Amino acid sequence: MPRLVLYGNRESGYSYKVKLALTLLGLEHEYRPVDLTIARNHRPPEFREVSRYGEVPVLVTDGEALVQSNAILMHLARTTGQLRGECDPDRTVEWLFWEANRITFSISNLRFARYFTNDTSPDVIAWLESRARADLDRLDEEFRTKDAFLLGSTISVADIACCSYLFWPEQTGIDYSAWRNVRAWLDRIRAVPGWAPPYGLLG
Ligand SMILES: N[C@@H](CCC(=O)N[C@@H](CS)C(=O)NCC(=O)O)C(=O)O
Repeated sequence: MPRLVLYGNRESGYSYKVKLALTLLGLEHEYRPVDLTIARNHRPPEFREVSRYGEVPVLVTDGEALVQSNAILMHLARTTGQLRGECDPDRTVEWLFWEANRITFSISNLRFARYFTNDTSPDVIAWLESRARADLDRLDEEFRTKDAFLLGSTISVADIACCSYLFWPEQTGIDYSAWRNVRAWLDRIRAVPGWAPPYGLLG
């Protein structure tokens, strides 16, 4: 059994993705929270050593560090043979790139602007919100013809990546009532054994 250490932060949807995947996979690991309010060059040396780009999450497996949440998700799916969905693996990669380009840009930055700062211009907030709404529209459209998960009847890393920043709607300031299919998909994710919300897993 490899020794796994996850560095993360409770406000980070990227960290939540990895923590959720490890939890659903039942992989024992040590979780080490990183205080991101500390300047990068003052963070603990053990974290700076493994965090190639100075960010969380980092998953260290038997001393080998891997960064970038979606790369870590792909690694976990490949090495465990689980959370892979039932489609061509290329579809998984498509969703992970879409998510990295869209959701973690729109929804995560909108949440940051609304909940963690108070100096973002209203124009920027309106623009981020329009991007977020377009992304929710796209996800909702996907589930018009699917009544399970993105890549089949079981949850996969594609679902984990795409849902992570959607579990803070009140902080993002978006009411999901217009996206019925997205809400149903999030409910299906909540029903997966072992699922817990971000603060439930990240403390
Ligand atoms: N593309 C990266 C993004 C990771 C990221 O932006 N993490 C943020 C926290 S949400 C971070 O660690 N920022 C460093 C800092 O605040 O100094 C991933 O998918 O893991």
